[in-house]
Formats: sequence, C-alpha cells, structure tokens
Amino acid sequence: MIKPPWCREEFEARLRAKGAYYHIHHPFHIAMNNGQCTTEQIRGWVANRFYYQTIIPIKDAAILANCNDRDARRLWVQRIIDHDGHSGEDGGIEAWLRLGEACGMRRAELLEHRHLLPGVRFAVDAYLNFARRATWQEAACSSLTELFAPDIHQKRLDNWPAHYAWIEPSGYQYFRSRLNEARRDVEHGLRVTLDYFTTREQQKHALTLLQFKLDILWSMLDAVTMAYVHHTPPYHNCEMPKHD
Ligand code: AHQ
Repeated sequence: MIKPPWCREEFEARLRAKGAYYHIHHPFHIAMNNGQCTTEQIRGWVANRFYYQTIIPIKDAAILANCNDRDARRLWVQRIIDHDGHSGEDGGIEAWLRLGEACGMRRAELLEHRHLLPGVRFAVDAYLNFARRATWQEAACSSLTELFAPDIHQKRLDNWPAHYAWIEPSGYQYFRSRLNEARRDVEHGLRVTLDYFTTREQQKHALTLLQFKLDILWSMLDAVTMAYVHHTPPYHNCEMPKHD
C-alpha cells in the first residue's frame, strides 16, 4: 500500500529528530566538552579532523560538478570559498591549521596528515566518494548534519577556554566562523531537501542519507577513541618491520 508523503513540517521534524544521533553525543565529544581530554587527545582530534576539513571543499566541488542548476551552484560555491578562502579571507582550512598551532602542533604535522588514523581516512573518503556518485540533491541532504553544528561549535566556544587554558584563544576562530556559515549553509540545504524528496519513499531515502553522514561523523570519533583513549590504534600490538 503506497503511503502518502509526510507534509513539509513533518518531514523537516523527522530530519531534525536525527540530531539524537549527532556526534555531540559521542563519549569522546562529551569528554572534550567536559574538559576531560588530555592534551594528546585534543591534539589527536584536531589533527584527524584536519583531514575532514581538507576534503570538504573537494566534496563540495564534486557536488557542483553534478549540479545542473545555476541558482543552486551560485549558493553552493560559497562553501568552497568559505574553506579555501579568497582574496582577503584566509578561509576555514587555514583557520583549522591555526587551531592546530594554538594546540601546540606544527602546521606540517597537519598538512602531512602524520596523525591520520585509517578509520578516519576511510570515513572521510566514504563521504567524498558518496558525494561524487550521488545526485547533488542527495549530497546536499547528507550535509544536513550541519542542522546540529551551530550548537556543537557554540559549546566548544563556551567550554574549551575554561577547560583547556593551554590552547591559544586565537585557535577558536574556526568555531566562531562556522556559527554563521553553518546556519546559512543549512538554510539552503534544507530547502533543497524539502523540495526534492517529495514521495514517502524519497523522504525515507533522505533520512537514510542523513543517517549515513551521521555514521561517518560517529565512526571518525570511534577511531580517535580507540587510538587516543584506549591507546589501541591499528597495529598497536604488531611488531612493525624496521625499514629505513
Ligand atoms: O566544520 C564543518 C564543516 O565545514 C562542515 C561542512 C558540512 C558538510 O558539508 O557536510 N559539515 C560540516 C561539519 C563541520 N564541523 C563538524 C564539527 O563537529 O565541528 C560538524 C560537521 C557536520 O555537522 O557535518
């Protein structure tokens, strides 16, 4: 029996209800916001998240490449500019490098992805490869995890300075910049999603796309937890062959 589509408000409410699975609820993130992370754990998180940040503009360029709607492209292209910067604006990738420096790491450690865990790489690459082959509307829908992002950035700005006095406050610029950028991005991404997925089956598909991206964010923190909380990164118990 074919079920009628959810009305626009119900569909949006179901998308927003997925916030229950957002990585703000991951134990590692809760520990970060409660000030329970060590310097090494914060640095490990910053270094691994840098790979995600560098992939976002490439992911967004993949979406643009799949998008035949000029009005949508005019809005979506701003996401690349936000991360890569443009004349006079250093952009989010540079801001994340400064977060790394504010945490006492050298830019080269991040740029060369020296701390990148296989599990983080796999999750991030899954997002990029999904965006390359999905329709641009499906990829737009998966970016709606940012419905929940302003809250996560605000909580860092509220909690980290008191908990982690060893971090240079200049490093928090990235979180501040995302408060408005995420809200603006999501306003467009939500409109695309509510307009495009119109049957009940398509609406349920949209929810699975959002869950897929939630799984990516959650899995990244699982890999970071194995390495930096349980000290069991991949191959931690293997004798690595000595090759010069
Ligand atoms: O800094 C983040 C960012 O630039 C983006 C882009 C967006 C996307 O296109 O999927 N998602 C996203 C996110 C960013 N920061 C994450 C965080 O926890 O700091 C949250 C993440 C997201 O919610 O997808």
